[in-house]
Amino acid sequence: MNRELKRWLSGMMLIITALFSTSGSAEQLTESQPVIHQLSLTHHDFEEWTFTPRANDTLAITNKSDIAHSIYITYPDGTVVNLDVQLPGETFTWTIPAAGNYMLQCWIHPIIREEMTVSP
Ligand SMILES: [Cu+2]
Repeated sequence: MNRELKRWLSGMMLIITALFSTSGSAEQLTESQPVIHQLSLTHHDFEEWTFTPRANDTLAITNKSDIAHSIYITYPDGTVVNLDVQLPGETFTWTIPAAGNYMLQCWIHPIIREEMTVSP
């Protein structure tokens, strides 16, 4: 490889590196950081939350009891979404798709029934 070509190549590498780092930071500016709320599930209820749930936020729900739960969520339009089975100690996540009133319930323990109002 001659000297000219080497110089040209290293120059191109600098340009490519600069382009990638620029597009990376631009992406970070336009995309908002994901918001994750911690929520606990005990034997008979969801622990009271103090955060304000908003559309696109994610709930990280930890089953702090020593029994299995099977949480499902009724969406504002009536759609039911099953979150499978949550074993003791397990953390599962659910991302809130939109604003509105959601009902969080357990198939195994009907006493678990919590309404969540989601802000836009
Ligand atoms: Cu349960």
